[in-house]
Amino acid sequence: MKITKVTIYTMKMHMKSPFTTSFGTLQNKIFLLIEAKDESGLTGWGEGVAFDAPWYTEETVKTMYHMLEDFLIPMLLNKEITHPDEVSQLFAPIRRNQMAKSAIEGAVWDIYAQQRNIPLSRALGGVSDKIEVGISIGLQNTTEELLTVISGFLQEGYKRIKVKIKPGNDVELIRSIRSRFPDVPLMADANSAYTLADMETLKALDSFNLMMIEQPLACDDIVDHARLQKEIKTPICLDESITSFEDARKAVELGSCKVINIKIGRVGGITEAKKIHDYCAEKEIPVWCGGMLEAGIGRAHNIALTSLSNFVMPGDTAASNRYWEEDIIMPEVTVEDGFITVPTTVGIGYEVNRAAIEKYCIAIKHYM
Ligand code: OSB
Ligand code: MG
Repeated sequence: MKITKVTIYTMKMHMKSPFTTSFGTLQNKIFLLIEAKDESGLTGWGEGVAFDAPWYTEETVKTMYHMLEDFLIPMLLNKEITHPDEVSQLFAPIRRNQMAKSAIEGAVWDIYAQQRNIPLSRALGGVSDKIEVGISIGLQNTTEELLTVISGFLQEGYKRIKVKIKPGNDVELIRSIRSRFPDVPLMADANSAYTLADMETLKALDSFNLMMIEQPLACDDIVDHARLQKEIKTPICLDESITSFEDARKAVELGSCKVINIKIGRVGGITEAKKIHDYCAEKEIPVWCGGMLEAGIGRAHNIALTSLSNFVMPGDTAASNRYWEEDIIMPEVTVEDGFITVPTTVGIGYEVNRAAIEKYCIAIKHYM
């Protein structure tokens, strides 16, 4: 296969409800879509998951654009490749910038699945025909509002509730949720808001039977997390700290976590995500697929990845209508009884809705 043309679409989509973290509120999502064409005319799609500000990791929409335009696209255009795994090898001389690399690698995986006339999930070695889904809920103004939002999602069938915590909005918040929903599978995501100085608070969370606590400490730490894991019973799940297979290996060897949240964009693409998955399966570390408030293309990639056998915990990839009035794929992603059916059609398994892409596209540029 040879990629002969790449198009970058800059997209702006309004989220149905704002998503608030300890860093601020996201309502209008700006992101990149990548369309790649090969010499036989097949078209593959990828989604860049960086936000317009670097609060989750260091990448932004503009840094992704810079990396893609000035380095990654020129490195890939017109190179003969036989397998998508070779894309990350081609990009290896470029340090980090995982989300930029992943955006274009995803499009190559899509083309590869189409060439073989199979669904992306099959191309990746997926085994599940449906995947279990949870929901990640942003910070709400009051605990009462949060309880109402939780009960709405439980009625919609979501299998696991994840809430955001931060210092001052943690133990009492979780206590309130637990007293209203004693048995719901529940977890808390701190997005790096704590340090080891908060040990007493983090230990206090042990009494609420949480499935796990996600990324309590610094975004680039695995050493303090290992110390923390020795002090608490609740499994630690790493998110921000895992940016590659090597990070995952070191974290598991150190005992920094008992669960890993795999995000394709954060680790540099599907090939790396699969490597982490396979390694964790061997080490008996359960994994689940995190989300980046994706539109349909990114969502489709997440669903295909989640069909691999060691994705044994509900992920954050929810239905399209949790985020968007109108998604950019057809059909949209739907959740029934807490499950998403893994598509069986060729490639990413959803039609791209070009009319919707045009509607929400604010800039477009071609490279060939
Ligand atoms: O930490 O998992 C996170 C959203 C944006 C950035 C980071 C995170 C999240 C979420 C929501 O928790 C995931 C989703 O619903 O797509
Ligand atoms: Mg997280």
